[in-house]
Parts: sequence; structure tokens; C-alpha cells
Amino acid sequence: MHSSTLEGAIEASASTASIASAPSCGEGTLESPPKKRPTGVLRAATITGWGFLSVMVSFLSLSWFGVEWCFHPCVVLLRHRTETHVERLVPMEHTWTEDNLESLQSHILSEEQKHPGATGEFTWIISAISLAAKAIGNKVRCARIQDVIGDAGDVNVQGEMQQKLDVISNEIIMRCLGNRDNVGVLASEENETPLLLRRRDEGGRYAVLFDPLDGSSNLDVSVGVGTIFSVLRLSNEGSREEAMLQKGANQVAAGYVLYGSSTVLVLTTGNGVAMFVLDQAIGSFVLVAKSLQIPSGNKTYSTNEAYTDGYSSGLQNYLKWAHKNEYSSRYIGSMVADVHRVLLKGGVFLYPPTTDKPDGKLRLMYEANPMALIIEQAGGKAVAGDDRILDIVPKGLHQRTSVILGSVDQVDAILSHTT
Ligand code: FBP
Repeated sequence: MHSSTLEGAIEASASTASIASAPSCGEGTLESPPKKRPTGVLRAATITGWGFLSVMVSFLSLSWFGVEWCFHPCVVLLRHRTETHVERLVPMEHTWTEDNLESLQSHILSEEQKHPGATGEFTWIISAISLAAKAIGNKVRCARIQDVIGDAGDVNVQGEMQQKLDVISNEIIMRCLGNRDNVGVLASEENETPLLLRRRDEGGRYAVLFDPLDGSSNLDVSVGVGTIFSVLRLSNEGSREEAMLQKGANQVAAGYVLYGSSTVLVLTTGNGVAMFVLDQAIGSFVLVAKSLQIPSGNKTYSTNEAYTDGYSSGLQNYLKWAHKNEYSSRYIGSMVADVHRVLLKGGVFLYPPTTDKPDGKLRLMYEANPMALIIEQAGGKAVAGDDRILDIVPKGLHQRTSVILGSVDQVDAILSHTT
């Protein structure tokens, strides 16, 4: 069809069709043929090109200016939103103290910075203890579900029937502390002899002594039980067993974990007493109090009065005097739980010698010594008869001792009747 007829044909078709289907707002105006849309390939190539370019630009700026700078505006915005949000939630008069949201680890690290020459070895040991505490706490809470209640069928070196959880907790602590390369000796209430892991020249500079599950006779009834630990630096004299038999005043750290309504860890490294609570949501021990001081003037004694007839006359006189002087009595039967109450509320805890336990029941190295250091660091007093518990030089790992500990005024009230 030659050109004149072609124009005629186009005009004819244009006049008829275009009026009905003419596109609106500038897309392919009547005079200009509609724009060729880029083919699929071209479009894909363009998009990829742009994509590649923006990736390159952000990569270059990230590496050039650094992540913080690139996201700084978002961080500032987020921080502002949170702060204003927090301000709205928590009125300004509530000043955030420096110990909010401080974990056990960060607390130990900051404590170590106060000791020139500190090597960070502590954090290493304490982190193993906190790990073990979380695992044991879990076992204790699910004791009846996981059927780990009841005795394990063996008698330990104390002549006590071992509970299944005594054995499980012991293994958990042995495993957690066992792979800490600065631990030379592990000594447990459940094992007759200490575990010699590493020589001192192999890095085994510390001994950790512990009662894996104190008060385990209360397990079946879901009453608070605990783990007690003591850390000693191994001197270079004599064998490692001998080097471990040091008086309690030489402890470089001591503490306990209470598995009760919450899991509480109380610790001293010789610079006051700090308390942490396990926040299950974040799986971390969070600092809730430090520089704890035992309140004085609380007229509460804690002892198993069923043994009174076996107590010394001085102690029997004290109890008669206390009954006449509006004293109250509290006794859980788990040393960790009873001592924790004394630490926070005041009063006095005593497990004196009795007729059938003339040396007392509690063990010096991994029950009395760590508790005595905690109590003294919190401004209290801890004695065995007339002696300061921390000055007793141990003769054996499982040596027993009598224990009277609490606020100075309440311990002195007892001593005024017994000495
Ligand atoms: P273990 O459970 O570690 O052997 O501890 C001994 C303990 O249960 C202490 O926790 C507690 O203070 C004391 O014995 C209770 O003894 P008793 O039953 O004679 O009052």
C-alpha cells in the first residue's frame, strides 16, 4: 500500500479509533507515537545496575565512615525515643544508680580493676560458679518433674545418705570448675579427698572448696537449699592438700547461691558483700545490692532448739533469757537460707556443739569459713566458742566446727551468757 493511501488509511483509522481510545494525561499524545517501553531485559538490567550501585555506595560509606557513623542518626533517634519513653515511664526523680543492670561478670571485672595487678583469673572462676548455679537451680526447680528427688543410695564421707541432687550438683560444679585452667584443686563436701587437677607450675593457682547442695534434707519439701563456695590461693609450701588447709581469713573469695523463691548469689572478694538475683528472662545474675550491712538490734535467734538439752549451760541460759526478752525464733534447717535471712534482716544463727556432735555439725572449710567471711564483710561477727572462725587453722578438709554468727550485738548477747 503506497504512502498516500497509507496516510489516508492511518488518518481514517485515527479518526475512528483514537477519539474512543485516545490515552489521557500526556501518555502518547495524539501527535507523538506512544513511547517504547524498555524491554524486560533492559528493565532488569537497570534495576540490577541501580541495586549494585547502592550496595557499593553503602559498602564504601560503611567501610569509610564506620557502622556507628552510618547508623548514628538511627541510634540517636532510638536513644531519644527510649529516653523519652523511659522518662515517661519512670519519673525523673528516680535517678538511675550506677549498679542498675550490672551483671555479675561486669561487677567482678570492675572489682578487679580496683586491685592493681589483678589478672582476671577471678572472673574466670566466678563465671564457672555462676554457670553451675544456673544449671543446679534448674535441676532443683524441676526436681519432682525430672524425678531427681530422694536418696542416691550411697553414704558420703560425712556418714550422710547422699541425695540424688547432691550427686548431680557435685558433678555439675566439678565439670564447670574442672575446665578452668587456673584451678588446681577442687574439694567438695561429697568427696572424701580433694580432686588434684593441675600443679601450681601448670597454672593451678587456686583451690575451690564447696558444699554443692546445702540443706539437701529440705529438697523433698521444696524449701530453700543452696551451694556454698570458698576460693583460696594455693601457697607454694608443701603438697597441694597441705597448701589448701589455710585459715578462713586467707580466702580470696567466698559466697553462696540460694535456690529459693528466686535464685540469689551472694559474693565477697574481700571488698564488701554484693548480692545478685538470676533474671531468668536474660539468664544473667543481675546486681541488686552491694556493700550489704547486717542490721543490728533484730532480736531473732536461729537454732534447732530440739537439741537444747545437749547445749552448754551458758547457751541454755541464753535461750531462757531470750525467751524472757521478746526474742523470736526462725529456723529453716538449711544453713544457706538461715544465714541469708540473718544477712538481710539481722539476728543470730547458731549451730553449737551438742552431746552427739561435740565439735558441732557444720564443716569449717566449705560451710563455716565462707559464711563467716560474708558475715564479717557485712559488719557482723562469726565465732566458734571464744575463737574467731576465720582464725581457726584447719587440720583436715572435713573438719567440723561450732558456729555462732550474726550482727555484732546479737552475737555478743550470746557470748555474754557463754563466756
Ligand atoms: P548439708 O545438707 O550440706 O549436710 O548441711 C548441713 C545442714 O543441712 C545445714 O544446712 C543446716 O544448717 C543443718 O545441717 C541442719 O541440721 P539439723 O537438721 O541438725 O538442724
